[in-house]
Amino acid sequence: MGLVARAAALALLVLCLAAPSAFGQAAPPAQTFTVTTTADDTPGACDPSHCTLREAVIAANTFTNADTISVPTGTYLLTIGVNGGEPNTAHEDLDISQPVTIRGVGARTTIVDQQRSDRVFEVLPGAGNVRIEGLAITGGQTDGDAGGFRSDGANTTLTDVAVRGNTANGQGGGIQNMNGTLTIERSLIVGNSSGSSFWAAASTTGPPGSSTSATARSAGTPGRTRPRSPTRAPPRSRIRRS
Ligand SMILES: [Ca+2]
Ligand SMILES: [Ca+2]
Repeated sequence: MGLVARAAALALLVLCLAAPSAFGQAAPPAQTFTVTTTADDTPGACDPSHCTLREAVIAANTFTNADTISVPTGTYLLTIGVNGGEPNTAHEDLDISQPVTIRGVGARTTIVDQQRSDRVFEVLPGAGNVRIEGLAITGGQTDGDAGGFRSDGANTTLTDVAVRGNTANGQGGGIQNMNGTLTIERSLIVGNSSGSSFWAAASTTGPPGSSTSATARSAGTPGRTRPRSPTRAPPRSRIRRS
C-alpha cells in the first residue's frame, strides 16, 4: 500500500472512531420490554423495576429493531392528556414509529383505556411491520379520524384484539387504516361510533394497495356499519382462538 493510500486509510479509521454516528449508529439486538405497572406517569426510562406501557413504547421506538413489548394482565388507564405537539409518544396517544410486537395476555384481561382524552394507539408512517396482540383498545376519542386505533403507511396486524367503545367525529370510530396494509385476525370490533355510522367500525383510505382485511370472528366488517351506542356496556368478548 502506497503512502497516500495508507494515509487515506488511516484518516478513514480515525474518522470512524471519532464520529461513529456519521456512519449510522449500530442498533442493539431486538429486546423484550416488559411492562411492570399499570400507571401512566411522566415517562422516563423503561426500567425493569418500573416500566409503564408508554415508557415501553418509547423504548421500542428508539431503534429500528423489531422489539417486543410484553403487557401483563391489567387495566392500563392512560392519563397523560393534551400537552401540545403530535406525534409524540410522551403524551396523549401511544405513537409507534418502529417495528414492534405489543403482546397482551388477552383482550378480556389486558385493557388499554384512553379515558376519552385522545385515540389509543397510532402507528406512524415508516414503522414497518407492527403487531398488536391480545389486548383491548378502548376509551379512545378524537375530534378527527381514528378514535381507537390508526395505522398510517405501515403493515400492521391486529390479532386477538378487541376494539370497543371508541369514538371519532370523523372517520374510523374504532380503526382507521391509511396508506398501508392492515390485517385483523380473530378480533372483535364493536361498540364504536363515528361522524358517519358507515365508518363506525373502521375506515380505509389511501392509494391503490391500501387495504384492510378481516378474518374469522371480527365483528363489524371494515367500512361497514355496526352501530351501537358507545355508552352501552360492551358485550362479552366474542374472541375465540381458531
Ligand atoms: Ca398520535
Ligand atoms: Ca401521542
